[in-house]
Amino acid sequence: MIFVLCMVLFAATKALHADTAYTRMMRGRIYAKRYAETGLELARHPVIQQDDPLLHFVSDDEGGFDVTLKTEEARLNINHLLLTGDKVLLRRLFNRWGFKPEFTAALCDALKDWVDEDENVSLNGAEKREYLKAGLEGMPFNRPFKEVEEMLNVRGMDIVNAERPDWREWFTVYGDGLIDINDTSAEMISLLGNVPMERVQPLLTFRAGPDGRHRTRDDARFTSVPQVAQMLGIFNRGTVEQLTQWIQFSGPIRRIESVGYLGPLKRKLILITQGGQAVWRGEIPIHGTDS
Ligand SMILES: [Ca+2]
Ligand SMILES: [Ca+2]
Repeated sequence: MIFVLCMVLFAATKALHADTAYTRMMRGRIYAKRYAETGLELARHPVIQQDDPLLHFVSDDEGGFDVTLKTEEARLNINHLLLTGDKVLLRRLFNRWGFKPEFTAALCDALKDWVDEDENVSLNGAEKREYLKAGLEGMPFNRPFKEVEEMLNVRGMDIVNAERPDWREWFTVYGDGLIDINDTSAEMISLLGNVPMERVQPLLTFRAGPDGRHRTRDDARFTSVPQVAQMLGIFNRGTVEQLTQWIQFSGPIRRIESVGYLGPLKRKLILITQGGQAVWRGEIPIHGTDS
């Protein structure tokens, strides 16, 4: 399989050399995407480990790919939060992003109205009438989000998108709603524990293992809530109880992120697999911050 992939890459490289500088620029995005696709196909093979050198490839035309194997449960399941009526995490997240309490309350209500079946407007929410007033027909969908991108339709999400273009990195529509503490970002741990970022550092150091790098074979793994709470310096019973409801230690859904590039041009493709089967495949915009 790897031999075949190398042949594909070799062919792509040859084709590039035949191009003029102008065509090359025009085609850069296509090639960057092709590299990203090659990375995805390679990484979905079950023998590939998180720290496999094959996940990083550089060609002699300044093109290549970088693939990261993650756990989809490292993200907040938006449907789970809304349908279980969580009143804490979403608000805390939007507050941390600097949105005012009134905006946050309205956004949370609008998100809830989008997924609940009824047409009853939550206190500061938005149902059919509110969307029609804004000239939008057929909204809300009144069902759980089928993909993260759908959230962009919800009233107020355009503002979130402008202020936090990396918002997609926080959410998923897959999994049981429990966050995989062994794979999630430092920012997410800080959010879950309601602690400042500096209190998260000991957990990151622990997780990274002897080589100091996360997602390598020597990583250490958390196995219990008290262990996580203690390392975060959380002794408040209520917060420990919340962590028990929010976290898990090994989410089974795999998220393959492949960034293909040609010079400065980059494309990011995602493949989400569950039990070896692809459940979602798509491209998401690249932003400066990475989770
Ligand atoms: Ca509704
Ligand atoms: Ca490590």
